[in-house]
Amino acid sequence: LVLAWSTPSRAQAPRKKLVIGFAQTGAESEWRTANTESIKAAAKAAGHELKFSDAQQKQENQIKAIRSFISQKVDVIILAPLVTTGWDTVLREAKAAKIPVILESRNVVVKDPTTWTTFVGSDFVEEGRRAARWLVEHTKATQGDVNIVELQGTVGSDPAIDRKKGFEEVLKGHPRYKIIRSQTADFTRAKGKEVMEAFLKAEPGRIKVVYAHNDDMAIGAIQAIEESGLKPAKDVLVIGVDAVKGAFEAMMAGKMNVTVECNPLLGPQLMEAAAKAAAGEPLPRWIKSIEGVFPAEVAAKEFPNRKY
Ligand code: GZL
Repeated sequence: LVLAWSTPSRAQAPRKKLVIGFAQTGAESEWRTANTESIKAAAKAAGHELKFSDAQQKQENQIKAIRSFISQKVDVIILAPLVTTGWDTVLREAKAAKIPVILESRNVVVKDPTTWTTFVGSDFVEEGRRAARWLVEHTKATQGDVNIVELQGTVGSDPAIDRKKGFEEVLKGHPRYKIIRSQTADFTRAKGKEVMEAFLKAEPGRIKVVYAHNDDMAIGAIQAIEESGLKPAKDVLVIGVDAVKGAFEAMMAGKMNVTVECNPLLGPQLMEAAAKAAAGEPLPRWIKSIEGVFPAEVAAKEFPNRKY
């Protein structure tokens, strides 16, 4: 008789099943769709219940959703704040209801920062700096002014404000780079094409670069450039942010020069943060995404590794 026993494995403390309210901005871009899928999948994998609200790019819908989550007494609220301001009252209501709020993909500006627990997302200023550094490096052999048009993201949104800030900060040291037109195209392909068409009409033959705060607007701009009879990525350099599949396809087709990565796959980090927040454990104020820069030369090699 052989006595065989195994030390009873310390059973994993069963994760508490959480009820999480998630107030998403909408479905404005490939990035946002990937972001939503990542969060839904991670919630499912963790065994949590996710109450999902798509605000269709309207802040008032996000505020309504948060109030609904509060009245349903969810354990944690995840908010992707469309814009940085206008959150003070509703976040105070969540705090009063003792429901921790986790910000994802964009940050807020509020009087009482204790009304939100942590921000899970990228350093948008650095993303803007990376776009400008690529441009300066890539055009250092040219002479004369480099006229740039800028397609801004959603007005008042954290990424639009900071991608502009970082881009301009680097170009301050290079006076021949001039942003001759700058306008919002709300992070969408359709508006990116519309605004780029207007820029091309207003500045015939002068535009050398388009800097788009996301790849969806860059892809819209590519269509406008082609329809104007110019060659995207050659006559007009095309710079985007996000590194979504559409950008890799445009680069492999020779129509886009570079994309600065902004990681949307935040689901796992958000579920970790939600479990800690619900348990009242300490969290860093900023859980920063790790991301790089992908120029056209590496697009074909990198494409098979892309997950969004
Ligand atoms: C970035 C995210 C931005 C993406 C856009 O974290 O908030 O919003 O860059 C998306 O594609 O619309």
